[in-house]
Amino acid sequence: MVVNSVIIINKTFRNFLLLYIIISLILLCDVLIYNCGKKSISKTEFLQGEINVLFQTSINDNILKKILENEDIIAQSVAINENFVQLKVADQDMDVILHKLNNLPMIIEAEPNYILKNNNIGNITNNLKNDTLIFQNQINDNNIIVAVIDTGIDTLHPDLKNHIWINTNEIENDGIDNDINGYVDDINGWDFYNNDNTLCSYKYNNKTKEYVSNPNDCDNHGTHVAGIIVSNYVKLINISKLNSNIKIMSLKIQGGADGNGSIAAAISAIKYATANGAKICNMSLGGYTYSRILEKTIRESNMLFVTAAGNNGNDNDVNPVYPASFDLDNILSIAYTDKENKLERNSNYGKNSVDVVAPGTNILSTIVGGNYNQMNGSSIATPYITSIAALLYSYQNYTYPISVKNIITKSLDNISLLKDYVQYPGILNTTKIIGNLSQLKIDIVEPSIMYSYVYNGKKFMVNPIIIDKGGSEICLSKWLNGKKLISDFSRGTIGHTINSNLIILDKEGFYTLYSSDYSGNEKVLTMFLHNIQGKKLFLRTEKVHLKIGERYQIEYKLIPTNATDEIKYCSSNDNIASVSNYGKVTANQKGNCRIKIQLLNKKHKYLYIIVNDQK
Ligand SMILES: [Ca+2]
Ligand SMILES: [Ca+2]
Ligand SMILES: [Ca+2]
Ligand SMILES: [Ca+2]
Repeated sequence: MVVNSVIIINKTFRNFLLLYIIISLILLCDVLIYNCGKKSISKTEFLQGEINVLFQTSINDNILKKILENEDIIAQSVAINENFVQLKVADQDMDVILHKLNNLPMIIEAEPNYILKNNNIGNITNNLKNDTLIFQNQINDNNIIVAVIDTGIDTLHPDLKNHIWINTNEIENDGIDNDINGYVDDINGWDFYNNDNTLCSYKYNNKTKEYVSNPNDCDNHGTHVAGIIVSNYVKLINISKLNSNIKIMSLKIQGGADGNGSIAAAISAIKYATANGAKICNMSLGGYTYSRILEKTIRESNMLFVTAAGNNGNDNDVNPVYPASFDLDNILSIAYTDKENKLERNSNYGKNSVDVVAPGTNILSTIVGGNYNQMNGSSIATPYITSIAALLYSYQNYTYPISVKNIITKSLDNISLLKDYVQYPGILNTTKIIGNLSQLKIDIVEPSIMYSYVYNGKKFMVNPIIIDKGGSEICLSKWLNGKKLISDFSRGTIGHTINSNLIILDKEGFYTLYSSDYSGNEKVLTMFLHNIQGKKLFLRTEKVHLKIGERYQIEYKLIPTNATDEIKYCSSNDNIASVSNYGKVTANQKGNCRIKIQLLNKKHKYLYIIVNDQK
């Protein structure tokens, strides 16, 4: 309330009038979104003629063209980002093409390019317990990058300009993609909606006397969200004086008159944030359609995703909203409360699917043009939690999403009125967070990578064994041809994904395996695959007695000892004893049989199996 009065005193009448108009517009806008959401939750909102495709491995334009030709698919590729492709097809062909694509073995998923909406709706004050100063004293100096996936941000706003992430590998305005990441002059982030580097619709070019970007865009939403993240619960006026080490990366994916965005833009934004070292993604947006591609992208990112539950007064346990409703350890889903700590009537909720609440009514923050305004909704509650999460990361740079989530959800003052609405019913208490800081877990141990391989006469079958020590678990694993460095994998956004414990490779040579954990520790291991032919085979024993149900692992020795042959196993009678591809024998019924064990050069030995029925 104090904050409000400061603003009004500082504004001239003209500004006040402008503010009034803006608030009225927002309220109107809220009513529209509210109606649209509550009366009919559309399950099929997507951009006409646009298809997103996730491939098993990275692909290029040529391979894509061949695949499309083979399947008689007429499509234009809009964007190729490693194993993610966005296609444009004729509207009437969508269903047929989706069906064809989803039947191809090299494709994980093909789906329409679903729409993602802002979660702001139109109407009181920050009612969190405020121990900010004590908290500030305890944080360390780590710069924490927070990606705001939203509309754009007014990066020149006086209260934001010192908190904007700078891509130090890029030279500003030289027209060159200096860091070769595919984005020219991406100095503070990227506009994936208009595909340019201007992040704010109101950016004015003094030389040409023109607005640089799409005039339909309104970037107040993202600017408002950013203000809450950097304010760390301190009142918003003069927040630039606060020595906050949060750096905001602006990834604009929403724009135009309706303020909508799409899954395709969100995927590119998440990849960008990952590659550039963001720890947290604030996603104050959502859609009612499940996207497997979005879920997989979030699961394979070591960032924490703080997401808005939505503003349709809807039970997300029944009608899930994505990304908030993905059941993932690195997602926090946020509902919003009024000044009395009650769930606001328009807030979505979900006893099982929404994690926590935060204030979301009449929240004052930054808007475009160096101004301030109040906004409402789960969109506005979400950055409160992002702000706390960022402080936890700045306290322990090597912490990881589930640990941050645990500290947040156990640092609440219980509010029984909320118990039917969210999984952790309560209001954040920063004193409790400070008390729980020592429980924040860190993982500084890089993943460990081992592998073994065999050659089957045509291909190398590599069995990578990748485990994480240190507690945060493996986030993702990739491989590339040749001898590579950690940096070549660009934090796991480049390379072929290792989805199972088998990689099939055609040629002898060097390959590099990569893995990262949820704390961002990375490890690479270069392997040299070489076919060494087995000449002789010796069995440890040539006869084995087994009881029904008993199992036995065949043991052998090869000459030379480093031979890479894939050994073939075959039972003369599977009814008596069967054998797995890895030489594990299972005794099934009484009788005798033999197992043939064969090298690539066809040389073989027999193991005699005698199965008895007694134990
Ligand atoms: Ca660049
Ligand atoms: Ca440049
Ligand atoms: Ca732009
Ligand atoms: Ca680890």
